[in-house]
Amino acid sequence: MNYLMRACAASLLMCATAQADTRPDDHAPLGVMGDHTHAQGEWMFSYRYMQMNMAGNRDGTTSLSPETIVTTVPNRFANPPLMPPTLRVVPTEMTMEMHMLGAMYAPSDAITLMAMTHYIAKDMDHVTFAGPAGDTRLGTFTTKASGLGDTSLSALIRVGGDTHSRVHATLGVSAPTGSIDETDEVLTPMNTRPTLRLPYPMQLGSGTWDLITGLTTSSSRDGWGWGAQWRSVIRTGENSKGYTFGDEHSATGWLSWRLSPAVSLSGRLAYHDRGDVDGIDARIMAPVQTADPDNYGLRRLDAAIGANWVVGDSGHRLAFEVGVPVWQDLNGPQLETDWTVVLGWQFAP
Ligand SMILES: [Cu+2]
Repeated sequence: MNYLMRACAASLLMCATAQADTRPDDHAPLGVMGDHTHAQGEWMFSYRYMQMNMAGNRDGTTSLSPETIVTTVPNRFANPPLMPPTLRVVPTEMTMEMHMLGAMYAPSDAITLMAMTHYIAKDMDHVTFAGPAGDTRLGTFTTKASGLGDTSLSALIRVGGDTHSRVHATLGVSAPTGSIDETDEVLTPMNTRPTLRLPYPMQLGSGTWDLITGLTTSSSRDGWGWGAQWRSVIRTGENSKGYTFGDEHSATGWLSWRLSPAVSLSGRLAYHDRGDVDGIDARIMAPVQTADPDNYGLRRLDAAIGANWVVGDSGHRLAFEVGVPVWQDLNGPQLETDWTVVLGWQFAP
């Protein structure tokens, strides 16, 4: 009871600040999801375009050339025989594009509901080495997958704050609307081109119902803003193909500065931790690092800069954020992230 009364009193105060939701730095840098809440009755629609670019491989923090990978990294499928003892195919580059559609609605000042879905397009370039051993390049190929990703529904619950600050908890669920049986043609070391189920990083969804939890705080004073968010995605159970993607945890903190009443600039650090794949899809079996469920998961620190722009009093906002990893430690040979860009449009009628 006491808690409820405090929450209400706090939300009345925040309601006053929420009315002034027309400052650019009222929203966090664009790459932060579920960063703000709304006042009762408010709607918001958003579109984000995100592109992530990966090139070159590393194991842990050490860079590896394709030649090193195919002559030194064991092939986990080498037994039973007919499979080469080391890897023979190496991913060289990957681009992931996401079109993210979101809607927010606040049935009360204390709770904002958020629905989000994605359209994802991935493509991965590879080099294939000839025969069962050696470092003779046979050729290259590209696999592609695109379609609907997973769809989430979250509640952002205000748990505190005052005139200068806000705090909310996030509790949500992600439904497995993304495909996990994408296939494409590959070039094998024997110079054949079969169509196979694509490895884990090329699939579009997790295949499991996932729990989303988080805590976000943001404050502003005299043109300066700062905030922090912790967010986790916890997988439940095992998907229909027999595996579970690793849980994801991220912590981020940002600083923003209001350049003008309409524009704010931001700097942000984000730490990501992702577990490896648990279980295995029996149809994903090839002498390539991405087919090994252990070569998944990482720890990475990103630095990002961005800008938020409130377009007059039209209810429209535009924003972007560009990030680069400053440190990454990958579980087993994996493509490393080079840079990420997010462009977004938000509209609160
Ligand atoms: Cu919103």
